[in-house]
Amino acid sequence: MDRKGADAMFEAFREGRLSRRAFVARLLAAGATATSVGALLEACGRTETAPALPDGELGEPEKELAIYNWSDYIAEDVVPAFEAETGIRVTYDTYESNEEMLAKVQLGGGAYDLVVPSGNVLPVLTALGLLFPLSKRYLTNWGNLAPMFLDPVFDRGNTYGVPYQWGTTGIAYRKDKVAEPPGSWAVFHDPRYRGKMTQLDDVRDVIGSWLRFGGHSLNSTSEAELAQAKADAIAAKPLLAAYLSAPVKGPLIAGDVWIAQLWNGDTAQAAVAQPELAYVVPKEGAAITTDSMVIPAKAPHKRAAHEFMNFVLRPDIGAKISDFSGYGTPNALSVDRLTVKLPLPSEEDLKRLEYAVDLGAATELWDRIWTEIKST
Ligand code: SPD
Repeated sequence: MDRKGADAMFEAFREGRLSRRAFVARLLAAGATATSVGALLEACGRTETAPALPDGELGEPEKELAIYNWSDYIAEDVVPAFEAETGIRVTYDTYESNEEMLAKVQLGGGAYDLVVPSGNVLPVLTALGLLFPLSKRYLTNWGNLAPMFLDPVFDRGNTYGVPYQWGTTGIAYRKDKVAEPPGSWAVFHDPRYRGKMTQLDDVRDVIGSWLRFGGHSLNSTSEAELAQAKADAIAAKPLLAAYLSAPVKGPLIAGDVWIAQLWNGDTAQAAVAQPELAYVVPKEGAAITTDSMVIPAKAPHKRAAHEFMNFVLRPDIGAKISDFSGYGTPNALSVDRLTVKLPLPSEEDLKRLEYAVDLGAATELWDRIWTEIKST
């Protein structure tokens, strides 16, 4: 191979236009040793963990699959049904926050084949090179997705993520315990409910709620706006029993907590056991989130992960998941099958709702403020 041909081949490989397999085959054919091929792969930053071409061929489904998902986010019979139909054995672990998941994916390498980040976190995983692009050829049920979930700002062209569920962050409350429905984030400053309230253990949701309370975007990076949000969060803190996410369902059901910042779906789950529970999106507005199924770059069972994604995209399975979770389904063909109707958000709903986006360089400032709020 001449110099020009070699340069063109390296370039094509680096840019992902030439698959790893084809690159290695050409190098070996040109007389390179396995050791030097390995070194070249390293130098090109395209080791075996590097993403293949989008829509790449992945071979036969592997026989195992490791899923890492939010807690209480799937109907009990979905995984067993998938195992029975495909013969793929699933291990299933859960997390309570995006940060917990991100830390595991960053440290854990190939521990998981499928994780479910929120929209604002998907670009973080992508920027760190931690995701594998979807091979849409295996996602034959892709067309079932409602158009509003296609090509989101956080994942242009749905390159990495299959929309899983969508939901909002609002206020869950016990109708039998509070004087009136808490229609504003200001309720967390109300001394009547001292010790009977919680906010989520979630940096974006807590600071975001206080930003909306102040009339700002929940994606603000303004130091002045964030300083006010921090002061409001700290003013609420002595009245809170805890910062607690999905596990607040127990205390809400038992009546130990009366008012909780919570996600709509987890509230709906708790309301099955406790009919006095209701949910409201505060007048100042709140977050709407789409969580997506993605495949870590180092996942050992990428083809099996696609099988699971395609299974979830079936109308019956999408409906089953939403019927359990209480969250919305992005599957247009599942909506009519829901036992408890949860329509797609209307234009009117969307006026009060805002998607969290990746904060980029301001993430550090937000994290510092969150640490200060929690340690005060
Ligand atoms: N128990 C399921 C929780 C799903 C949470 N969705 C994302 C929230 C991001 N703030």
